[in-house]
Amino acid sequence: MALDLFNRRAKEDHARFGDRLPPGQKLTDGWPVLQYGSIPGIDLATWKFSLVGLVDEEAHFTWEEFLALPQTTLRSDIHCVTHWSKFDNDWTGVRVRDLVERVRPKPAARHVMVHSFGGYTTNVSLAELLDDDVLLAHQHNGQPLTKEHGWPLRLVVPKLYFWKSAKWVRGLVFMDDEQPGFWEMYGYHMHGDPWAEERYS
Ligand SMILES: Nc1nc2c(c(=O)[nH]1)N[C@H]1C(S)=C(S)[C@@H](COP(=O)(O)O)O[C@H]1N2
Ligand SMILES: [Mo]
Repeated sequence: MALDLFNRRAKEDHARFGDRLPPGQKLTDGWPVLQYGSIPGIDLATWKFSLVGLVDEEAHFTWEEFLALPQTTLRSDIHCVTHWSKFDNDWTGVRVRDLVERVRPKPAARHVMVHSFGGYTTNVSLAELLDDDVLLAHQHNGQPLTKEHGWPLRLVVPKLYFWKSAKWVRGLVFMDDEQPGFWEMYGYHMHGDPWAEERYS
């Protein structure tokens, strides 16, 4: 789309949704697929989700164990750093907060590296992962995630740009210091608040 057309549409969207649409964003009806590299092959029979690092007690879940955890459905908006936003996404899964309670992070743990199958990583502060609206989701709008959107499980961090919402997640590593994940190493912002337009650093 030509830049002037994009800018005009962004302006129109802001006139309609200003309080809900962060600066520089434009609404999309569809759902773009964005990732670095290809979709990793995952087998639910051997799938495992792990919480390790600076914790009192590591935790590992098989797929069946994960589905047996208390499940929640939460509605939130997506804001991608590439300027599209998508409102009203119903995500079903497990609150990260509930899992973190089980492992009891050590007092020094302030940051988390999110790891995905295929090697993608992204960093999020522990405090922000504990927000009410942060989910490890396996359904979107009542349907299992499709492979391209992160099947079987993805992180959803609604208050941050969508690159923090890692697809195909396999675990969280609790750390004391802040380290950059994949895109953060290539210049994306360490934090990524869409309302402050923390796109690049
Ligand atoms: N594992 C993994 N997760 C990822 C990415 C990736 O390359 N690998 N890309 C991120 C980026 S940059 C975006 S914008 C969103 C896109 O999610 P979607 O394809 O479901 O729209 O996934 C994020 N999660
Ligand atoms: Mo992105």
